[in-house]
Amino acid sequence: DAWLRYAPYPGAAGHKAFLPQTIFALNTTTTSPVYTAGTELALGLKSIYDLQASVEYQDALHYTTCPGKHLIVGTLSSYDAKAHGVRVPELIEDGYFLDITPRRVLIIGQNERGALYGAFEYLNRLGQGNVAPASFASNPDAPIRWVNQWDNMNEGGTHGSIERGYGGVSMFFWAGVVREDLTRVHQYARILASVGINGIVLNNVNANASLFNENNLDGLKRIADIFRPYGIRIGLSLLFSSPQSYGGLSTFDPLDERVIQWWHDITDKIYARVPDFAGYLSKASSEGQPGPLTYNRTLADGANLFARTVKPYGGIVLFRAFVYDSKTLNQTLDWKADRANAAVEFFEGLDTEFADNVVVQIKYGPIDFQVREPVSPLFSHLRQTPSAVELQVSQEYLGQQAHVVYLAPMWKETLDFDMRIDGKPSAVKNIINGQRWNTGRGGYAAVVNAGLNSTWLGSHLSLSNLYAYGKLAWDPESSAEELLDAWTRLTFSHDQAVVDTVREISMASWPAYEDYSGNLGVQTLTDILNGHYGPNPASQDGNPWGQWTRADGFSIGMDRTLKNGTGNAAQYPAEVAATYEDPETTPDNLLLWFHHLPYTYRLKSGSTVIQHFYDAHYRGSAVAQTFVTLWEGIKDKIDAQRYEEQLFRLVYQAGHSLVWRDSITNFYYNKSGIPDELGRVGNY
Ligand code: GCW
Repeated sequence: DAWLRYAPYPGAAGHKAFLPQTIFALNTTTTSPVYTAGTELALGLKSIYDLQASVEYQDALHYTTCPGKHLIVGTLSSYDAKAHGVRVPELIEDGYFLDITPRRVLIIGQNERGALYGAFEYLNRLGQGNVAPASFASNPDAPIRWVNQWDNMNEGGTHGSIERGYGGVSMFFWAGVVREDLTRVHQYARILASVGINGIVLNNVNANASLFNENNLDGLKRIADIFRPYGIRIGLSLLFSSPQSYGGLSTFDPLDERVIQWWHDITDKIYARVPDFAGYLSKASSEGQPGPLTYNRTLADGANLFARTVKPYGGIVLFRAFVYDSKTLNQTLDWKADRANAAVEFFEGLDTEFADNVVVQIKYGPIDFQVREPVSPLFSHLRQTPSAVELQVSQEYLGQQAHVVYLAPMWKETLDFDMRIDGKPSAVKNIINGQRWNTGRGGYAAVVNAGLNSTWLGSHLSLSNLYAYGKLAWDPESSAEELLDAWTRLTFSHDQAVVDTVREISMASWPAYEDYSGNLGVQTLTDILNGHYGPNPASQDGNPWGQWTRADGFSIGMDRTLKNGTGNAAQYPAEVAATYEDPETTPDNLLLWFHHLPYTYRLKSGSTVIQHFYDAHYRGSAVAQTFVTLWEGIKDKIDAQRYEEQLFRLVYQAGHSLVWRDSITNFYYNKSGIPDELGRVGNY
């Protein structure tokens, strides 16, 4: 149940007087989100407050007997606000109005989904023991609030695998087909809806065309039917070459009439089964995936091919900007080769070329989910095309859910970053929500690797990332700490010591992980060649993926300046570009991202690059040791099972952080020959 476990509230008795005894849910269709809201509210009241509220499902509000304390949940169209003398504030799509008075609770959605979100907000308050009166409207910051599952529909490979999955096997697929038993999908839908997620792409972006056989299309319908009562629409990732590899055509050229027809036919088949299908996600012409570039067509040609097929149905296409060709990158021969440049180069000149239902989905940084990256410069290049940021709840480079790394602070830095386009305020959050260019329709996507593990993600504490993701996509102004505290109360306990402890561990976790895994913007120094887990600084150069540090005996870092390097700094708008062009003005935490410097270079902190490496690794791993003791301090305050399971992980993280520390400090000590001022490194 994640944060929806609705644990009994300790002070329940004193609160009962404030709670509704009757719920009027203004929809009688069992599959409608308003109906779901009614059921969910009753469940929450029973479970949190031991209060058996009766639910009356009605199409329009009519009291049979004079209600005592009651709750009404409905939409602008099913609840006649005027007739009841209620003034509902301005609501946009998916928004809601929540009005809690001692006599009644009113939850009005702009649409059905909004009503459900309002119900979950009320339950969120109840779960935290908050029954106080309140009256406010809440509208989402952006219309796209999706998760991307990378679940594989393998036929030959490992059954039910999830790319970068660390939380068990797929809840959707098994052995090339949609599972018969989709019980867990119901639970997942509840969890996602409770934080405002309205779309889910079910399958891996490295897609498989066997999704399209009749049996699987019927399976998709079953999945969509489960998500619908929760206001979540399903989408699919596409394999660009399907018309050829699966459909038997001789080509997959996006401009070929037969190919176009083929995609229309497939799309029609999907909509026949799933009329509210959200749309497609496409990874094309990247990392060996087929795409429009195979036929010298543009990325826009590829995106528009899909966009036209879903357009009549109101669907959209999320077209990923994660496009690069690793084969053209040669580290040894080319000082100017840089994968970080790829997205802007590939999308150059295409801003005006996309169909109006295409959204470009951009990873937060220009490389790949590293512990520290500048924001992707592409956010500043699209003025007519809406964009969405791609975040990663799956902790691929970030300890793979075996390490606690609370990511909301990192995401907020990305969203708040001001790109200063044309010298004007241009925070990333205002680019993707459409405000900066008045484009609309953008938003948020997060890669999530929820699987059949009972913790969903593989560890208890990592779930705060999923909670915070949904909440930030709804309101990027939310505070990372407040989200965490709420999540802890709902998940573990109201006990202040528990709340404080989880906050202390979580808020220290990203800085600690950065300290022991990769400093000064050098990248996460993990194993690039195998699994992206554990330290392997040696693999950071010479790898075919273009993820390099250019470390030698004297110096380290990618020179991304315009004057002497790859020119990546110049892909940013002028003011930001000027900051990144000069090591003196580049923030220390991105120094080696943009500059190739001697190990003896002095940072703004006064330390040298190499001494900073040593100090940071000792500091970060020391912080990781404290997580264990902090957690032990709340032993009797949470249930034994979750306490023990998380303790096991934290002990492991503490140990692994030492492996990180020693591998990396020794590697650079051996490379540079420069001793640690404090004599810690190399002295065994
Ligand atoms: O982060 C990298 C991952 C790949 C992934 C790719 C992508 C789905 O290592 O596993 O492939 O990015 O985002 O497409």
